Amino acid sequence: MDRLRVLVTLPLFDEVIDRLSASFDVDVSREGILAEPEALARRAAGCAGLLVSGSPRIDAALLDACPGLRAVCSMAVGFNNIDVDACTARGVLVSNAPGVLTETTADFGFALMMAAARRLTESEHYLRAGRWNTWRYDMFAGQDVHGSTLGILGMGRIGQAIARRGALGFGMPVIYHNRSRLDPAAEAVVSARWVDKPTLFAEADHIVVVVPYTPQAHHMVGEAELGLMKRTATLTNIARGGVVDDAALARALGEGRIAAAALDVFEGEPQVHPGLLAATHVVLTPHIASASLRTRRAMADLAASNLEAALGVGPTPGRPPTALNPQVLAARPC
Ligand code: 8YV
Repeated sequence: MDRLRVLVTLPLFDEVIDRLSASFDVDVSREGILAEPEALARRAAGCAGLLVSGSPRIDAALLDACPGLRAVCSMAVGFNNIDVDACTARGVLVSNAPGVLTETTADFGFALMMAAARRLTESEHYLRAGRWNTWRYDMFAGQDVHGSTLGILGMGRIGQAIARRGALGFGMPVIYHNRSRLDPAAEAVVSARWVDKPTLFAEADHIVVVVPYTPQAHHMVGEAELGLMKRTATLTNIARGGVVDDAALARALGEGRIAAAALDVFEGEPQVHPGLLAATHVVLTPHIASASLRTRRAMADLAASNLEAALGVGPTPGRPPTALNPQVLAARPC
């Protein structure tokens, strides 16, 4: 029987490519992420499966151009780049990669929050520019993290992991806002109290945004929310570009209406709003919150396991571990 062809749409660990090559004919986009729609459609034509990251748009047009596709497996937890309904309608299995990146991403979110509060990158740029020639009592004096109120927007796995760090490690009272409240036992584990969104923005000293991107979450943090924040407060976004209105944030920073911000994700990334690039009190990183080598490997391995299972090979054929629409497999002829 002919081997199925799969496309890995980004350069990836050799070990993961070797593993997939044991079962499939593997094409790898070694030259970089393949996200441009026409190039992706051309290369994916004739493939049964795709291993993708959080960036290429997987939509009805791509699926229609690649009728042989049976699985799209992402190594990201966020799947706003994939039209899951369009995949389901065409019998294409979709998976994401939850769980494996939770703690690594929470570490980075916490680091960004601390960097913003304590003006870490701003002061480093000053030193590197050769401008440090004296010491002053108020030089780069920022905001304390320990003991201040941590506000979390979105309280999934990553939000809870950040809450734990704040409550247990830094003695922070934790408030959160999420569509659904945690049950009281889970709230107790992370010492968190649910509040409405305006209260979150008005009361928190440091706000971390970890809500998944959906049409409803678009600009969930905009002029109105920023206007509620304390002048001494910070905002960190590790969710997705588009959850925060970057233009409104740049204005708030420029006018000193909030103390600082830290962003790992941007509207229209890899482009960054010029007002953010010009602002001093903001820490900017290139979407790397999950980037520890061990975690990136775990994310890739999980995507590979899903791809194998969705295409009927590997240790759990037919049972992808983190499928988003497992019903499509039940509907497939054996
Ligand atoms: C990825 C992420 O690094 O998992 C996610 O949702 O945003 C990151 O961990 C990014 O999407 C690239 O795949």
